Amino acid sequence: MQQILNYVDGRWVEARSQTWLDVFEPATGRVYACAPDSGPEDIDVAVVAARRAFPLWSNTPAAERSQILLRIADLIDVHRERLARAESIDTGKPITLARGLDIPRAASNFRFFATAILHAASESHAMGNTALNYTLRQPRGVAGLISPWNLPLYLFTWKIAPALATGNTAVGKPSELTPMTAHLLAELCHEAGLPAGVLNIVHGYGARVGAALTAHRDVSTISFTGGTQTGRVIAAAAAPLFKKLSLELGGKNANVVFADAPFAEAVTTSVRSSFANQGQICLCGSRILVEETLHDAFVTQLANRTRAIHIGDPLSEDAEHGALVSEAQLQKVSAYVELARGEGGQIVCGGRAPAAHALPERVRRGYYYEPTVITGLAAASRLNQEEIFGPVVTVIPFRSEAEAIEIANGTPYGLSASLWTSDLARAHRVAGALAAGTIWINTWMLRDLRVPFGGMKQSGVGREGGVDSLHFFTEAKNVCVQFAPP
Ligand code: TXE
Repeated sequence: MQQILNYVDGRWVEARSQTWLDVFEPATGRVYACAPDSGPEDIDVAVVAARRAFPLWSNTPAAERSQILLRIADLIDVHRERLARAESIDTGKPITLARGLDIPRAASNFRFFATAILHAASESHAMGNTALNYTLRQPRGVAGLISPWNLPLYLFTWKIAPALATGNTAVGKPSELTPMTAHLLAELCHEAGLPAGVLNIVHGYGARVGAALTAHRDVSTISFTGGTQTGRVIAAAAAPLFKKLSLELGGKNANVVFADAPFAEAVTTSVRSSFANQGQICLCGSRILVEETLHDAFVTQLANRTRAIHIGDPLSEDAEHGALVSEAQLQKVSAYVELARGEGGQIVCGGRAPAAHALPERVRRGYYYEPTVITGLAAASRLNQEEIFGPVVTVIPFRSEAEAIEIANGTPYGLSASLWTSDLARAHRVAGALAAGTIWINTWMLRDLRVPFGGMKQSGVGREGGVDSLHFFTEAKNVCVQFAPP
C-alpha cells in the first residue's frame, strides 16, 4: 500500500488527525494507496508556512526563481516514465496518453512560465513633461490552487508554475481521487531546491480541505478547475472575502461539421475529441452538430471508428481507452445513457460496460464503459444540455449555419467549440458567433500556452495562460511621479 503525505514547509507530514482516505486504482477497482484525510487545521499550518516563505521568495530575483522552476521541468522530463505510470494507475487513462500528453505538458507549464517572467514587460504612461506613470506588477501573497482528477499533473502545474514564477507562494489541493502525481511533484520540487514553504500540498476531501483553503483569510487568490457546481460554491465563499478568483469549469462543447468539411480529417479528429481520456476532458466535443446532408455518412464513419477503439488495461501500450476515474463517474455516465434510451435516443454504438471476457483479467473489475455514440435526441434534451464528462457523444443534424450556431450556443456552458469547413469566410464568421472561450477551426486541442484560456457563462470566470496568468497572479499598482510643475 503506497502512502501519500502532505508536503508542508519542506517536510512530508501526515494529517494532524492522523486519518487517511483510500485511493483507488480505477482499472481494477482496488485500493492501492492512502492519502492524508486532512482538515482545516492542516490548511492553517500550510498557509502559515506559505506566508513565512513569501517575503524571501517574492524578493528573489526572477532569474533565480526561473532557474529553480526550470530545474523542476528538467526533473519532470527525467522522471517522465515514472510519472506517466503513476498518472495512469491513478486515473485509469492509458499510459500512452499520460506519457504523451499529461507529463510533457506539466514540464511545458513550468518551462513556459519560468521563461515568461524573464521577458515580462510592464507599462508606463507619460503625462507630457510633468509626470510619469509606471505600472508595478507585484505578487499577491499566498495563492490557493485547487485542481481536478481528469488531468491531475497537467492542470495542477498549470496553476503552480505561474503562481510561483510571479513570486507568490502557494497551497495546492489536488483532487482526492488522483493525488499520486501531486505527491511525486513535491519530491521533484524539493530535489530542485524550491525553498521550504514556497509550495505546500495538502491532500483531502474538497468540502473539508478545499473549502478551508478557499475561506482562509490569508489566502488572497484562488485558482480553481473543476465542476460548475463546485465553482458556484467556491465563488459564494470567496466573494464576501474579496478574493481574486479564476474558475475553469465544466463544458458541453459543440463540434460543428459543415457539409464542406475535410471529411476524413473531421471524422478522425472527432473520434479523438469525443473519447480522449475516456471523454473526461473539459474541452471534449461532446455534442457533434453535423449538416443534415452529411449526417448519416458521418454517423456511419464515426461509429465504425468508435467500435474499433481498443479498450484495455491502461498500463498496456496498445490500450486506447481505459477506465473512468471512479465508480461514481461510471454510475453517472451509465445513468445518462439510460436517460438517453428513455428520451428516445438511438444508441448507435457502445451504451454499456464492456463484457468482462472482453477485458484483460487484471482489469475485469475496473470502472469501464464503452465509447458511445447517440443520435436522435433534441437539442434541448438533458443529454444535450448537461455535462456528462465521460465517453458519450450525441450527434445532432442541422439545416443551416444559423441553426448550427443557435444549437451550439443553446446550453448553459461556453468553454470551447470546434468547427469544420473549407470556407474560410464561414469559418471566421461562425467562430465570431460561437459563445465559447476557445474555438478550433479544422482542428482540436491544439494549444499555445500564450493564448487566453477560459470559459463563458457557466464554464467559468477569468482567463489563464500567457500574460493572463501573469496578470492573474499579480497585483497591478500604478505609480505616478511628478518631476516638473504642471
Ligand atoms: O469535480 P469537483 P469532480 C466536472 C465533471 C465532473 C464534475 C465533478 O462534470 O463530473 O465536474 O467532478 C475540490 N471547496 N469536471 O467531483 O468536485 C475537489 O476536492 C473547494 C470538469 O472532480 O469540482 C477537487 O480537488 N474545493 C473539470 C476539485 O475541487 C472543492 C474537471 C474538483 O472537484 C470543494 C473535473 C469545495 N466545496 C470535473 N468541493 C474541468 N473543467 O476540467 C470539491 N472541491
